[in-house]
Amino acid sequence: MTQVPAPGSVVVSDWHRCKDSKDYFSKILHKKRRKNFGLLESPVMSPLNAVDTVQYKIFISGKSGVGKTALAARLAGLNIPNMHYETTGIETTVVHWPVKLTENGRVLFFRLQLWDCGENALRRFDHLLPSCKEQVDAVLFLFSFTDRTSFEDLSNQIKKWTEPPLDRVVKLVVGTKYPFENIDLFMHCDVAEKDVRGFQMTSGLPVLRMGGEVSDGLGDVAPLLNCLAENLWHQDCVTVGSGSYRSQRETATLI
Ligand SMILES: Nc1nc2c(ncn2[C@@H]2O[C@H](COP(=O)(O)OP(=O)(O)OP(=O)(O)O)[C@@H](O)[C@H]2O)c(=O)[nH]1
Ligand SMILES: [Mg+2]
Repeated sequence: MTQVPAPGSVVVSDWHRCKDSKDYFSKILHKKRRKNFGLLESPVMSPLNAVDTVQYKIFISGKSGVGKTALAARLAGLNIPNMHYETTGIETTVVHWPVKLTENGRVLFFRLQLWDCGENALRRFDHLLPSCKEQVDAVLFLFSFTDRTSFEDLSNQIKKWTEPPLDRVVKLVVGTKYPFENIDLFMHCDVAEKDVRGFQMTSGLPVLRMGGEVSDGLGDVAPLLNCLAENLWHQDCVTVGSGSYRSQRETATLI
């Protein structure tokens, strides 16, 4: 398994707060909200300031009701569903995210295709999992802070995604329904911080926390998207054996 890079060592953390990122982030925003891109659309920069795009496939794993569909919506800047409607097959969502590399200051657009498959559908239909695994670049393993069994099941979930040829897959853990200032979630919190820290130490995987209301800003999704981009880029660099690897995934900037 590729080693996890130190946060901020590959991509600039909190770049969305820096002045020089404004031109890039304005391409994924419209009236201060996230822009909706069609299937063939992508952010367009001026020809003088063209930026390469790198594409990745991300699978979201976790038991039913843990918040996979809600996370995909949140990362794309959409409202999260209030009710739990079971996802009956595979749904994909595309997220565009600009990133600045610390090594050389180069900016890239990450095009992340999130694959969200309802857990019950996955169990019922055998053909779904192979499609989800095919050429996958990263897996987000979800547990819910309000459901202890989802946390206890993490090791089992991760094991299923560790055998070759899946060893070159970025793995991140995401704790959903984290009680950031939310008294309701706080009352139902079933996973202690010390248990999460213990898991992080033994597994060696980054653990991110998600919860609270969807905000208009980028602050709630930036830590996860930057961490994902950082690990994906690092994995590509290690695969090719050079820190300044120009990814084969780069596509010409789409019109
Ligand atoms: N308050 C809060 N509720 C959340 C959050 N994430 C998910 N939920 C709620 O949890 C419930 C289930 O979320 P879903 O995203 O539909 O669950 P799922 O993992 O996609 O479930 P399946 O499709 O059945 O596999 C919904 O009622 C969401 O509103 C969160 O971060 N905060
Ligand atoms: Mg779902």
